[in-house]
Order: sequence, then structure tokens, then C-alpha cells
Amino acid sequence: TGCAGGDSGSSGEGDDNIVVGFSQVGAESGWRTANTTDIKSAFEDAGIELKFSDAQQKQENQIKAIRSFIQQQVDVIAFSPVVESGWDTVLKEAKDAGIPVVLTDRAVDSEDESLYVSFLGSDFILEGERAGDWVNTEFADTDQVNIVELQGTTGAAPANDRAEGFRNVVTDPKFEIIATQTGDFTRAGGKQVMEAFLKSNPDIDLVYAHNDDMGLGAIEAIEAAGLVPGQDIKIVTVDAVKDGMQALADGKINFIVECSPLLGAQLVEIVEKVVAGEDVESRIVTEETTFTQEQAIEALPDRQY
Ligand code: GYE
Repeated sequence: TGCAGGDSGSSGEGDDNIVVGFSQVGAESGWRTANTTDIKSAFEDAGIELKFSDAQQKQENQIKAIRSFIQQQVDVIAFSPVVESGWDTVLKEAKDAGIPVVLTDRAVDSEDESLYVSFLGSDFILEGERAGDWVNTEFADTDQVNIVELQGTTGAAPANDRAEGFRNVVTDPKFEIIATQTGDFTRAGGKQVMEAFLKSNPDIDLVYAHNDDMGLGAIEAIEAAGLVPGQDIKIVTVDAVKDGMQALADGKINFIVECSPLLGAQLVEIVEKVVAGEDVESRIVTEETTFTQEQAIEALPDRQY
């Protein structure tokens, strides 16, 4: 199967020859699980062989996986980088081996953009801004608002950008981010950090969690402290996975900014184009929306993930 690019007939049968190596971040959240399921099934539907590797949230594991894909001479490497920095060396190795790399979901901060052919995923700064816009409206008539922030994995693009976007719009001095810490995008992390926040801060008005899972962990901590999530302390999160949407419908979360994990079909399309030698867009931004409680109640019955 050495020459997959040569057979790009419109029948789609050429796909049988393509081999893709995919290095996933891990299984830290509902979003990630949905993303993995979607990517696996999209490649299966397209008849493209997918070598899937789970990095368990460790950059060193991703670097190892990418090196192994290079050694196996896969046609395309796709990966979702756990953190933004530190990829230049291994991406250069892929480039030197003539293997195109597609970034899915998360970005790298490499200055040399020739190290990857395309970046498919959300605009995380916009997501942070959307969370912030809601906060501005929700607290329009409140004087002092004490905010705690549950950040995603330290150094990850969605953690950096969701923090930045939020601060871009939540600028009125009446808002104070009184505590901010990483909960690593996990439910357990969100719960643990929120417990600590509640102990040292008696007067929290709002939790801004960089994903639903950490928000769900925070709910457990708030309830354990004898407070009512969504009322005593308001919560805004990002993702809109099913458990998050259910908590929003139940009034425990107050607002969710959507981040879609359904990147599989678009990733397949990029891979097919790259292998066929066609041009691909260097940046493909995922389309997403936001949800209030009413909108969550309406959307839940059809929510796939
Ligand atoms: O929001 C979070 C996951 O990179 C967009 O990673 C993704 C984020 C998502 O753990 O739930």
C-alpha cells in the first residue's frame, strides 16, 4: 500500500489503502469520549484504517505515539495536542518523513506553520467571550460579583483561550476573579478544587468552569457544602455534553457555551484531500451555539452525546 495517493478514484475505494495515525489526548471528559467515538466511527464508515492511541493526558505519550506512526509510515498523522507548546521537534520529524500532520480540536503554538497542513476545531477565545457575555447580562444589576474559575489542563489551548476570552469581555471592575486554578478538565478535579475554593472564600457568586465536567464536579462540592448550585452560586460552563445539558435543564448550571466534539466527518474529508494531493484549508472553525435552561430542555431529547 505504499502509494495511497495514486488511487483517488471517485468510487471511494481508494480509501482502503489509507492509514491514519491518531493520537488522542485521553479520556478526561464527556467531551473527549464523544470526540473519540465520533472519530472512530467516521473513519470506519469511510473505510480508512485508523491507528488510535490514547495519551492519558501526557505530552510524552503523544510524542512517542507520533514517532511510532512515523516509523510505521502512516499516510497522515492527526492529533489533538494536550498542551500548546513543545511540538516543533517531533513535527519536524514528521515533515522530514514526508507525512502530513492535521491538528484536530487543539492548537499548537509553533511559529512554523508548515509543520501541519490544517487545524480543525473550535475558536476557544470566542467560547470564553460567549461565557463572559452571559455573565455581563446576568449580573447587569448586581454591584459586586465574586467569581471563581476552574481552568482546564494547564498549558492546553482551550484553557489558555477560554481564560483569555472571558477576561476580554468581563472588564467591569465590579467583577473580581477571586480564585482560579486548574481542575484538569475532569469531574474529580473540579470537585476537589471547588471544595478548596469554598473553604477559603465564604462569598462566591459565580463559577466559571472551562468545561461541563469540572462544573459537574463543582456542583457536588457546592451541594456538599449545603448550598444550592444554580441559585446560591451560579455556574457557567463550556461543552454542552449530555450530563452538562441535564444539569442545565435541572437548573444546577445556568448557562452553557457549546463546543462540538463531532469532528470525525470533517477530519476524514481533510485526510482524503491531503492524500489525493488536493489543497486543504489551513484553519477550519467548528460552528457552535450557546444554551439557556429552556434551550437545553428543548435540545436534550435529540442530543447524541
Ligand atoms: O472542552 C474538554 C476536554 O479540547 C475542546 O477538552 C477540548 C476540551 C473540552 O477535556 O471537555
